[in-house]
Amino acid sequence: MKLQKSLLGALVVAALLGSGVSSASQSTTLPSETPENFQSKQSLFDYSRDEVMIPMRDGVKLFTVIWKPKYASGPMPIVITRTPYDAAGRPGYTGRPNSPKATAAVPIPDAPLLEKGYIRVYQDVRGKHGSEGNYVMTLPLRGPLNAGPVDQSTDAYDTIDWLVKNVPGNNGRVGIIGVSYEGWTSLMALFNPHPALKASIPMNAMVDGWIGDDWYHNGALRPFGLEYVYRQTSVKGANEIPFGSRDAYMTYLRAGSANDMAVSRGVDQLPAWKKIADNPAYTSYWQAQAVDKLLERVPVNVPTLIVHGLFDQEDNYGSPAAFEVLQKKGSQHQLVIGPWFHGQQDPWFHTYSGSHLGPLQFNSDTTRYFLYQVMLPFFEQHLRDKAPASPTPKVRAFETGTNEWRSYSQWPASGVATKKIYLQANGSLSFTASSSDKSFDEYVSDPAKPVPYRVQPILPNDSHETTWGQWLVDDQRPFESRPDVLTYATEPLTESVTLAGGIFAELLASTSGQDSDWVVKLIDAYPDETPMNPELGGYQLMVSADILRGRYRESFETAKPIKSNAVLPYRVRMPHANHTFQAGHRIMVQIQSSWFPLYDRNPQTFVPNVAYAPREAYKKATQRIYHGSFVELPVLGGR
Ligand code: PG9
Repeated sequence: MKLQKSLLGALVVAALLGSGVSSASQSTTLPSETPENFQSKQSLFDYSRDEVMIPMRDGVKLFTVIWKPKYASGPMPIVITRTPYDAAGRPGYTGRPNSPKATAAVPIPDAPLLEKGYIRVYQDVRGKHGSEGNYVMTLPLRGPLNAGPVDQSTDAYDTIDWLVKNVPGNNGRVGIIGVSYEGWTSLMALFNPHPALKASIPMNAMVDGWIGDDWYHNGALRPFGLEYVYRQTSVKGANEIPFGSRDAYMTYLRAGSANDMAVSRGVDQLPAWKKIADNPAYTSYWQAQAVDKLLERVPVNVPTLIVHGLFDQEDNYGSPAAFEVLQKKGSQHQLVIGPWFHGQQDPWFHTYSGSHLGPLQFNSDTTRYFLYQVMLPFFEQHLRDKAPASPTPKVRAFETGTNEWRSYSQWPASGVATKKIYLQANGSLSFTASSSDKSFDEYVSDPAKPVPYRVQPILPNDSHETTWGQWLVDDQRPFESRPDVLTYATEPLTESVTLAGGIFAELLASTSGQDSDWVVKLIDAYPDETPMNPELGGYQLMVSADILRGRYRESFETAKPIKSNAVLPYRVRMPHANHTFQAGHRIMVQIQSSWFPLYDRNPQTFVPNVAYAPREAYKKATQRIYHGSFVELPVLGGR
């Protein structure tokens, strides 16, 4: 077959070049200088790297890469990552695949494991990259949403079974680890686990795609999902969406609805997008695959370390929610919370260090701390019976604002009391309610000019220049001055206030429309001058922020139009915080009705499905926020 191709090629070249015939045919007669099978100098390498196809119970074979150190002195534990992101390409950005040293060849987060003589395994999930089978994005567990014989829990089981039986030199114990989708596969392995699975570290896992992870937050659609779906499901490998601009704000605005944008790039052909767009409410479709709900129903004995990032821009809900369930199931489960963007603690797909995020300096390398003081000891304890140097607290949480690691016996931390902070007249915010005040502030929310979630241009997420991972620490000052953003702030604090847990806002609000989004941002407003870090003078740092699609005010399961101009309560679940507002700082709250294109625009008239809203449905609305609306803060006493 190869020979036929090259002959044909030579004939075509000859026909095209005419007088060039002789030189073209001569060059094909010279022997190739590239050997058929070049043998790299194996003696240089202190590890082996093998590619195998592991059979699953339904006959599908999964592509698996096994990195094995040659220098380990005894039986070796195995740590696996099950990924849709290309197992063969895993040195990632921070490994050096041609290095003969295992610790340098693998990505940075795996170096501690290779240093200690672990076998490191990466596997493509079924249907992706080198693996056989059909790809279903976040394939649900067997049950109402999956009638087939397999799911990611059986694939984890079958893989572990094969590894412990077939990889020479292993010690019969396996750990699983991964970020985001891989965090989700690390959670899936906990359902009917293989007996050799002894530890799991799900990091930034996708847990509930509707409540607060990748696809929706409290019912508001995140259109970037369509870019992800394009990348992941339009081909077996990875495929960048032809975005065609440097400003996602303008591109999405011109497109119309989220589905109009999907249609413009052919994403409407992809079943994974249809599933997201066509399930806008919190129906059984979402509930039956919410991993925290599924974990409630099973015993979870495999020791599990949940990893959460305070500035996780993708899966901010799932980790604390999963831990809330696991901590009731036994003392073997732990939580670590770091000051990280999505996966910052696990630098295989980025080169960012753990000592800073945007302008925030953490005074230490939090990534290194995580890898050597948290991840490695957890695996050493459960995969090798090596007791940690000192007793391990159940929860380790980095406190932003003070830059200190704190230890807690539970999460939210014990000693936390819920305190309400009230929105009041003249933009003030106070822990004391003013019962007589029935006044309000108002703004016009115009879907033709939605509030951008970042300063434009907003680079598309797939762009090589993107700073998407940093956006949650963007300065909020540019938005304060918009007429459609309300801002409330305390006086400079006389004493510090520490939060350690989940946050809710309860707005008393009205809209002249029939549907409305409510965005609440809790902000640490820095003093005008901060000599130790001048860049932060006057900075407005979001500590927690989220959105509620008003049509789900009464029930997440059923959308209902809002009665125009009726004053109604809206309860907004917001991400967890572990933060100290230092004395001299102000606590600030900003309210707005769009956050674009992080969330699709609410047309503000009632349509059956916002993702498909026709252009004529988008209408301006007058929004009123009543004083006395409040945010519930988990305030930690005694410090
Ligand atoms: N947040 C991404 C994701 C997770 C799960 C499903 C789909 C997407 C990720 O970073 O993997």
